[in-house]
Amino acid sequence: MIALWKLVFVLQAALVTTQLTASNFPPLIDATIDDIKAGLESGLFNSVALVRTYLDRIAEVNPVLRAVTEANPDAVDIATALDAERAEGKLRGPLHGIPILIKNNIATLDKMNTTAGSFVLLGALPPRDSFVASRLRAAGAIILGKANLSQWANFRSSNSSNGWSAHGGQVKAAYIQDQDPSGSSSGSGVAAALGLAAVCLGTETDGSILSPAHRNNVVGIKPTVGLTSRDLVIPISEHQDTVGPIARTVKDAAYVLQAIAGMDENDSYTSAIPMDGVGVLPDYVAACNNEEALRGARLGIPSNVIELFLQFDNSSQPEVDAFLAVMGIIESAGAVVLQNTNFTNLTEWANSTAEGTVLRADFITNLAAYLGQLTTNPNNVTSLADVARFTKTASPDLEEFPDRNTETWDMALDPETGFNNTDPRIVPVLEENRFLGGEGGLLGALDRHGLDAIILPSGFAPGFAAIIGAPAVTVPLGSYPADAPVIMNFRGDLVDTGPNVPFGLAFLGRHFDEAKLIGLAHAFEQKTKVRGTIQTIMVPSAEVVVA
Ligand SMILES: *[C@@H]1O[C@H](CO)[C@@H](O)[C@H](O)[C@H]1NC(C)=O
Ligand SMILES: *[C@@H]1O[C@H](CO)[C@@H](O)[C@H](O)[C@H]1NC(C)=O
Ligand SMILES: *[C@@H]1O[C@H](CO)[C@@H](O)[C@H](O)[C@H]1NC(C)=O
Ligand SMILES: *[C@@H]1O[C@H](CO)[C@@H](O)[C@H](O)[C@H]1NC(C)=O
Ligand SMILES: *[C@@H]1O[C@H](CO)[C@@H](O)[C@H](O)[C@H]1NC(C)=O
Ligand SMILES: *[C@@H]1O[C@H](CO)[C@@H](O)[C@H](O)[C@H]1NC(C)=O
Ligand SMILES: *[C@@H]1O[C@H](CO)[C@@H](O)[C@H](O)[C@H]1NC(C)=O
Ligand SMILES: *[C@@H]1O[C@H](CO)[C@@H](O)[C@H](O)[C@H]1NC(C)=O
Ligand SMILES: *[C@@H]1O[C@H](CO)[C@@H](O)[C@H](O)[C@H]1NC(C)=O
Ligand SMILES: CC(=O)N[C@H]1CO[C@H](CO)[C@@H](O)[C@@H]1O
Repeated sequence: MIALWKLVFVLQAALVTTQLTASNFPPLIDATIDDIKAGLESGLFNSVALVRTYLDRIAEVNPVLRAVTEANPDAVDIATALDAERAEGKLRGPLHGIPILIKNNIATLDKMNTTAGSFVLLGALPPRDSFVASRLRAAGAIILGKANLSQWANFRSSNSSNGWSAHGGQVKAAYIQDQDPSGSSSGSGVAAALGLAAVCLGTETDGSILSPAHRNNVVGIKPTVGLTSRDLVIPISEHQDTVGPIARTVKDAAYVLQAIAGMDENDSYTSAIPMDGVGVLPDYVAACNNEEALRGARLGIPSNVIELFLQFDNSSQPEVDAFLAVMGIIESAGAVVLQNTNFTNLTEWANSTAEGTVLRADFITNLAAYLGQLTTNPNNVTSLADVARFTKTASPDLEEFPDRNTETWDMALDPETGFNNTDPRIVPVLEENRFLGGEGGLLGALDRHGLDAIILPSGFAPGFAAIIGAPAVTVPLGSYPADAPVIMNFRGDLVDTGPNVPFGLAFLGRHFDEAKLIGLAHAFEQKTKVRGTIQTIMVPSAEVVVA
């Protein structure tokens, strides 16, 4: 009887603590999807109010931070419709009425542009929403706007800066004055950090989700290539591009991944998704139910990777120190951490030019395929050569050419050495990547040591997963100490690292092992809770609930 009485008491206590009031609703810089859903369900606010508030927050910081290129002129109308559906008890899906910002290379057929940050695509229209955008809408999400990015996802110039695009201006992050936001999903990272939307969507070819997420003190999931469709996403490379969430918590990111993942007839790579028996994806949100997921997990540190990166640039020593210091927490959570699970062919990886060759070859072919699908194409561009011509001659001022050069394209289009991905010369180069990221790198280390995941400081992690299309998740780990020197980017116009600049810890795994990585990352996040300990220098003041 006592046990039963206790149970009733516990249930009542639980009810009391989840009772949402104006005074306990968190500020939007901290609010999770579960918080916002509870606020919508309890009638504390509706989606129209939420959208208006996020638009106000964007307006407050965007003149300085340029995180958002365009707001969706239809956002309030969409929210109105979703509020009406909710009032009738109809929910489209788990993201019903939740505002999301998506990177400006993910096409939508609406009043917004999809430009990859270039004026060459201003006014261009895709034949339909990209697959991931249509999945977001089907889940009930409100596409609030387009997040700024490093132009062409950082595949144009050897003399540009992270987060700069002609169409969107220069994105800055908010943890130190004039902070380099990293890239190329720069606006998505900054917007997630400041709560300019509930969650954000980015894309990655090599580092473009992981890196801005880690420099903005937020979570990024870089899915396996093929888990999320690239249909009508302005491409770099079919072999390496992937679409994934940037969010303030692992669970929020999991909600977004759940909504966008899945097979698409218009991206053949998605046919590789191993559907659990009856065609069902893993439950990424449920992977966040186990705070003890680290217990018994085998995690490996490829120490030679850390040594290599520090040799190259020892200014990241504080990131390594924090990484090694957190192993105590990981081990006390029950994980087995193995040092020296080295990547056997790291030297060859560091010297390899294979990745660049693959990306350039893919870009020629994949960009032409994207442009060929446009139903409106104001500048009549159908090839990389056309885009390069526009950038260099039709619009050099807007595109800041020649200061921001087109070296990457010039190499791709070089008649002697460049080729597209139908050329047989790509075969051995792809094979080299498969080995360097596979047996000679990430997959070899996972298998030789029987590991669940490789862990690394997030700044060192992307390249190994990128070249084989493997997944990774970054979680906030810490920030540079108050006495850290200020180190500028190579153009000298943004702070790369310095006091308070955040960094993350990355979990890397086998293809389609997202559920496991999410579980580990979530457990790590719950044991460490770093995000709330690092403050931005600027906080938007508009709130949906004023206590
Ligand atoms: C694109 O941007 C232009 C210029 O800002 C604007 O006039 C237009 O309405 C936007 N949307 C589309 C779909 O072209
Ligand atoms: C795939 O592309 C075709 C046009 O080629 C389009 O009609 C179809 O709706 C697309 N499928 C999906 C799932 O978007
Ligand atoms: C792994 O790399 C570290 C750092 O380079 C080195 O000290 C260690 O000897 C290596 N261990 C193995 C087993 O290769
Ligand atoms: C990096 O190396 C330089 C030169 O060896 C040294 O003076 C400096 O203290 C090192 N910095 C860190 C953070 O270890
Ligand atoms: C990988 O490393 C091993 C051991 O150093 C070496 O024998 C082999 O040639 C390397 N393979 C490639 C493809 O570089
Ligand atoms: C590149 O290869 C050379 C010679 O094979 C080697 O000395 C060097 O250490 C390698 N570079 C890196 C960064 O590992
Ligand atoms: C790729 O290269 C082949 C051979 O040079 C050429 O026929 C084809 O048109 C090229 N395709 C694209 C999209 O550039
Ligand atoms: C694009 O092509 C159309 C149809 O041929 C033409 O009217 C228009 O002037 C062209 N635009 C540009 C910018 O070349
Ligand atoms: C790179 O950009 C800087 C800063 O704007 C400029 O001074 C420099 O001339 C540019 N370099 C090249 C090679 O274009
Ligand atoms: C929504 C918004 O503020 N857009 C701005 C993005 O940056 C460009 C270029 O700096 C501005 O012209 C837009 O107004």
